[in-house]
Amino acid sequence: YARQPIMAGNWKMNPSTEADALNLANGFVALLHEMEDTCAMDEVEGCTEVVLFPPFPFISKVKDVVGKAGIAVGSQQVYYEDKGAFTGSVSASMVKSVGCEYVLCGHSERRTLFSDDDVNINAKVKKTLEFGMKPILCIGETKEEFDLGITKEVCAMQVSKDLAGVSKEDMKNVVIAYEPVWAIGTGLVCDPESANKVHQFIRTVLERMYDKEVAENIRIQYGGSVTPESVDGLMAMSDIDGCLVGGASLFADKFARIVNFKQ
Ligand code: G2H
Repeated sequence: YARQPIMAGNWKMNPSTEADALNLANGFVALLHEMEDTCAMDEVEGCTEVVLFPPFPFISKVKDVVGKAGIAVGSQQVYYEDKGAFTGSVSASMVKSVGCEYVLCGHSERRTLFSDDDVNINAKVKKTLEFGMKPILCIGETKEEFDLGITKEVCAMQVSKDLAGVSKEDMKNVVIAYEPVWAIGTGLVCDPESANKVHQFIRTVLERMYDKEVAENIRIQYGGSVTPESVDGLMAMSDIDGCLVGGASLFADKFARIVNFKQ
C-alpha cells in the first residue's frame, strides 16, 4: 500500500489581514521554489500533497497564489445545510465554488468552542463528500481522557460516529487527522511511537467498519505542535502519512521545511 504523504497548514483565525495572508502564501511558495526537493510542487505520483486552510475571506486570493504551484486550498469549516437563513455560516457549495478541495471536519477547537458534536460532524463529512471535496476528519483524546487511559476508546467512538453511513467508495476521499487535544498548540508533541500506535489502532477500527483495503489505503495525519524539529521523526513512522500543522504553518520557512521533511 503506497499512501501519498499529505501535509496541511491550518491557519486557524490567522493572520489578521488579507495583505499578511498573501505575504505568507507568497513567502511559502517562494521558499518551495528555492528548495532542492520541490516535490510538493509537482503533481507527480508519490510526491507530497500540500493543502493550506486559510480563513474564509482569504481563500480565493490565497488559492490564486498557491494554486499555480500545485498547492491545494481547503476550508476550515462548513455548515451541513445547503443554503438559507443560517447567519454566519458557509456552505459546502460556497467553498467548493471558490476552489476548495478539502474541508476540515471535527477539529477539536470546533468541538470544544463551537459545540460541534459527532452528529453534526458526521453531517458535515457527508456534505463535504456530496460536493466532491475531501474531508480531513480530526479526532483525538483530551488530556483527561489521555490520563484515564481511554485514548483508543475515544478514537474508536469518534471514527465510528463521524464516519457513520460513509460508503466504502467515498472513503477513498477521506483523510483522518489524529490530534491528541493535549498536544494542540501546547508545544507538547506526542512521541512518534505512541502516535504511530494510535494510527495503527485507527486502521484496525476502519478494518472492522469496512475492510483491509480501506484501512490500509486511508491516509492518517498526525496533528499537535508539529515543528521542523519534530516532523522527520513523525514521518519516519510506518503509519503516519502526513501532518496537520497549526502554529508552525504561520511561518513560511517552518512550513516549507515541514513539507520537505527528510526520510
Ligand atoms: C492542531 C494543530 C493544527 P498546532 O490544532 O490543526 O495546531 O500545530 O498549533 O498544535
